[in-house]
Amino acid sequence: MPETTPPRLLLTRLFPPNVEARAARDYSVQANPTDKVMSGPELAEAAKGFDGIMCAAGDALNGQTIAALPDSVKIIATFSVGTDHIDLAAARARGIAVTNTPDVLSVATAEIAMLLILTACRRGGEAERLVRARQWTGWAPTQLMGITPEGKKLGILGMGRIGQALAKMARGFGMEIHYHNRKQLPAEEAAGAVYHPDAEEFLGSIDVLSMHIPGGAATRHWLNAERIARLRPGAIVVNTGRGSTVDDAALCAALESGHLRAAGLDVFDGEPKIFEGYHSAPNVVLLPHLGSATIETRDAMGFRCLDNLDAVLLRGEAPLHPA
Ligand code: 8YV
Repeated sequence: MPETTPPRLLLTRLFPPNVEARAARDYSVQANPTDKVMSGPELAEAAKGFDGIMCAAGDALNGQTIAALPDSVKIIATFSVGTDHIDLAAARARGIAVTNTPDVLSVATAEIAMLLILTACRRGGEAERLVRARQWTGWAPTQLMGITPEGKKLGILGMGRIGQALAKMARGFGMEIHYHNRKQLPAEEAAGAVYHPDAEEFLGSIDVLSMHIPGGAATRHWLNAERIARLRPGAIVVNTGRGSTVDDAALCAALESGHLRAAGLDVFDGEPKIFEGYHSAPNVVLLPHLGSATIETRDAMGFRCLDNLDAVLLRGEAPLHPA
């Protein structure tokens, strides 16, 4: 019997070793060992002769890149739940399947949101910077006093899988859960969380805002100066969704004026570039997009990509997680 050649798969980034190994086992792979991020035109050029692309957030799979992809490409599997880096309509128009990685990163991302809530409440960023700079001169009764999350109202914007995982964790810290969503959740999913159909009323009812909405044009600068003004004085803002949903200048101004007590950010508009004002704001804690960065989760995300690629390219079936 003639040997069948495996489908050709382009890996746009350097993925975790277990993921790369499985990809190389089942596909004829072009890897990216130096993990250099490709521009849109470079990506379209690199995709020549490939059947599938495994990509990640930050890859410029915009309308232009998708239009320039060769006809051989049948599927783009993104190593992310977010798809704002991909022009889904353009892919659909070309008959290219797009898949993402829901569920497997919900707990990891919620952990980072909880970490930011705790760090912002307890001033962990300032404290670490103080000690590391060799400026700590000793314990003092009023030094770096924060606030406790216990008894505070946590407002979850976007009560999907990540929001619900965060709600579960935050209940363990004694927080009261409120949420704003397009739709009210069924009672068993809400688990006692208070639904606010009106965004402005929601913002005025909470002590800590945790943002979990997707990026893209529809949500750009969702948290603007007017909405920040609706938050209670001394409120805290945390974002682990997409940086584009926050107006950075407005957030910085509110941190500086003291209207907001603190903020915790894991995602940034135009990342890895960071709004200049954050560098000097003491009351903001900044993480480099760590949401899904656990060994377990990154393996699970890669395997989910490969499950989708297998369905389409090895078995000729529909993708399991169409975006
Ligand atoms: C990804 C994320 O790991 O899944 C997402 O949407 O934001 C991250 O956790 C990252 O974007 C790499 O694709």
